[in-house]
Amino acid sequence: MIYRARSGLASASWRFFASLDRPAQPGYAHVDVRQLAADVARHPSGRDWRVAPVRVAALIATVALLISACAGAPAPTLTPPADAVVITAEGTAFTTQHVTAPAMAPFTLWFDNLDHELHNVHIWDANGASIFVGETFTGPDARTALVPPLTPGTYTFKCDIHPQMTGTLVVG
Ligand SMILES: [Cu+2]
Repeated sequence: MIYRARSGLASASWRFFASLDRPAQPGYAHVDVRQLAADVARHPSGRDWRVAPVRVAALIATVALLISACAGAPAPTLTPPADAVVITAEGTAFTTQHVTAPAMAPFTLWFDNLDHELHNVHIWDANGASIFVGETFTGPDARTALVPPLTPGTYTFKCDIHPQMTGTLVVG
């Protein structure tokens, strides 16, 4: 069997797998790696000498298809709203340790967790009263939340998972 890449990779891959009588859909393909290894191992004996090269070519075509599919997908973009108060966590620390917010008006809090671990933003007032508890989630990811109106003053925000993660919120 001679394989020629003439049209798109997906349709070429389809024809390839269809000709091998294997399940195949554009973007989804199955290669039996153990069968492939068995074919390669049998190759020196001279039996089925065409099969291993065909399966190797099929494997290469599949990998190329998956790579092209990944390359075509746009990377997720996380952009805070223009008027949001942005708090960022990275390296098990708040990298934005001093943030400000307007007084007596609800505001959008954008929490950007760049770590592959759980963090949240928990806001406390100067008397140690809990004011706002943000969602705890694993990064890299971000969440928005609406914080209720706060009176002017200095607040502290912490991560409930990591007490050493602290920052200051000045409202005024
Ligand atoms: Cu944390």
